[in-house]
Amino acid sequence: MVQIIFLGPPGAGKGTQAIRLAEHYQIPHISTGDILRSQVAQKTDLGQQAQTYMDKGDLVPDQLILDMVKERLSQADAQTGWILDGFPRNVAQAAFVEQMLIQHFSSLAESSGAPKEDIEQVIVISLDVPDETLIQRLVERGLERGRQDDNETTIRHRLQVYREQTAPLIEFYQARQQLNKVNGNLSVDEVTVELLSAVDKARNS
Ligand code: B4P
Repeated sequence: MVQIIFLGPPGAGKGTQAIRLAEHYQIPHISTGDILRSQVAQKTDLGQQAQTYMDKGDLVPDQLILDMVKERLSQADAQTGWILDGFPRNVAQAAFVEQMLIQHFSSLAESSGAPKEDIEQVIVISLDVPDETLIQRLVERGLERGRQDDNETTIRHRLQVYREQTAPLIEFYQARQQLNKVNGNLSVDEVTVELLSAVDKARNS
């Protein structure tokens, strides 16, 4: 069972790399950003509420995100592993997912008889990339794909939101000895090689 949480600033390459890791380990790629964008495109209630926050580069309120993630993780394909991309994004979301997984692992261990430590392992990866590279990547994506939140003013705001709300998770997971830092400032293929090596090392430790 491979369970990965992907942290990193906007544009670090979480989405790009998560697709590759999901393929390699045959686990679902769960991106809260992708789920939200699909809700926006379908004009659901959730999408309409989320859109204003996303366009401004703010985090969507936890009450809209938490049920969405819980529901996704309860689906059949997520019972044998997953890669969470873009979630958790603040300490409240991290505490929520930690509690949810503790309950989930206990019932899984009881029903399967598998040793708890085998299913409990969650590997947290943080992708590091300097700000100027992040801004350049996202501005380019904005020009290519027309994403509303990929303009320089919003990108700078997203970076500030990341520093204030998401970066504290580095310490949260460091304290739990779950954190693995990977250099994301390399070519896409080189980052994949570094990531696979970090995940395999964490799995065998
Ligand atoms: P996300 O969809 O999570 O998007 P992101 O942080 O912008 O991008 P990511 O790091 O995945 O970058 P990517 O691989 O695409 O969030 C969008 C919004 O949704 C948030 O602002 C927020 O409003 C909301 N949201 C999502 N989750 C939430 C949550 N849990 N709670 C509250 N709100 C939430 O890479 C970016 C670009 O760089 C691409 O064009 C790619 O081709 C390029 N690139 C990638 N790796 C590269 C490399 N090594 N070299 C060169 N270019 C590279």
